[in-house]
Amino acid sequence: MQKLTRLLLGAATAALASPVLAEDSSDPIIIPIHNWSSQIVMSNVVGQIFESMGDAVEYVSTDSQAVYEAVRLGDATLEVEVWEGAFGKSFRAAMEKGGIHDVATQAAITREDWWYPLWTKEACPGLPDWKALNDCAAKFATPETGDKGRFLGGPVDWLKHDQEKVDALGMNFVVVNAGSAAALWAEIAAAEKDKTPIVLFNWTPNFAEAVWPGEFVEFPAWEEGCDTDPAKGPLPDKIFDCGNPANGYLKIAAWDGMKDKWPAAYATLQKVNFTNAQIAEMAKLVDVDGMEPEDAASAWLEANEAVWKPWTE
Ligand code: TMO
Repeated sequence: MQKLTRLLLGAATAALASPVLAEDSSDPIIIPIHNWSSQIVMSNVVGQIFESMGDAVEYVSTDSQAVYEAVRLGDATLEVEVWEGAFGKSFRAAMEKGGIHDVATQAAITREDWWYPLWTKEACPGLPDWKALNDCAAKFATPETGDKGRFLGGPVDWLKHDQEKVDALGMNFVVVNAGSAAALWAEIAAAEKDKTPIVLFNWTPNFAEAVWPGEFVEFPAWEEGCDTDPAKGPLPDKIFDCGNPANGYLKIAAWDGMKDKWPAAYATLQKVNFTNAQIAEMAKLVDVDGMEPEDAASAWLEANEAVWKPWTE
C-alpha cells in the first residue's frame, strides 16, 4: 500500500514537473490558398504534415492581401508565404491592429519585380538598368499600348504598384495586368518562339528561373518607406521611385489563438522552414510537371521525409 502511494505520488510529481501539452482541437486548421503555385503546394505540404499528426485541415481560397485581416480575426489560422515585397505592408498593418503575429522567417530569400528572359537583352543591350529599359520602351510596344512599351504585371491582388512606379519614374510604359500566374508563363512561352522582347512581373524562388534564364530590372534600390515617404528613394517628391526589396524575407504568420487551440501544430509550424530550391521545386511540380497541388505536396513529402519529420517531433 505504501509502495502504491509512493508510486502514485511519484507519477503525480512527474506530471507536475513536465506539464503535458494540451491536445490540439479537433476543429479544422484553416489554411488559406492563393493564386501562385508554390504557395498552394506549400500550404498542402504543411496541411498534410498537420494531418499526419492527427489534426483536421481545411483549405480556403483567399485573396492574398485580405488574408492578413482574415488571419488576424481567426477566420484563417495561418499564412505560409508572407513575401516581403507583395505583402509586407498588409502584414504590418494587420499586426498593428492585433491578433496576428510573425511565427518564423524561412531560409528563402525572395525577390519580386520587373523581369525579362535573357533574349530580351539583344533588343535592349543596356539592361538590367531601368533607364536603359526605358530608352528601349518602343521595343515592347503592342497594339494595346500604342508607342509605349507594355509591362505585363501580375494579378492585381499582388498590389505591386507598377503604375505608381511608372508614374514616379516617368517611364514610357503602360501597365497591363495578367489575370493569372499561368497567363504570365504563357506569354513568356509565346515570346520565346521568335525571341520577342518581353518585360513582365516575376519572382524568385519560382520554377521559371530553371526554364527561362533571365534577370530582374535594376531600379533605384528599395529603402524602407519608399512606398509611403516621398523623401525616401532618389526623387525627393515621389513615392514608389524605387524597386522592390532585392533580398526580401519569406515569413510565416499565424492567428494569435493558434498556439492555445492547436499547440502541437503550432510547435511544428514554428519549425517549418524552406529554402529557395525547395520552393522552386514545389512550383515546378505543378507548373512544369502538371501535377495537382495536393498530389505535388504528397510527392514532395514522400521524397523529403528527412526534411520535415523532425519538425513534428
Ligand atoms: C506574390 N508573388 C510571390 C507571386 O509575387
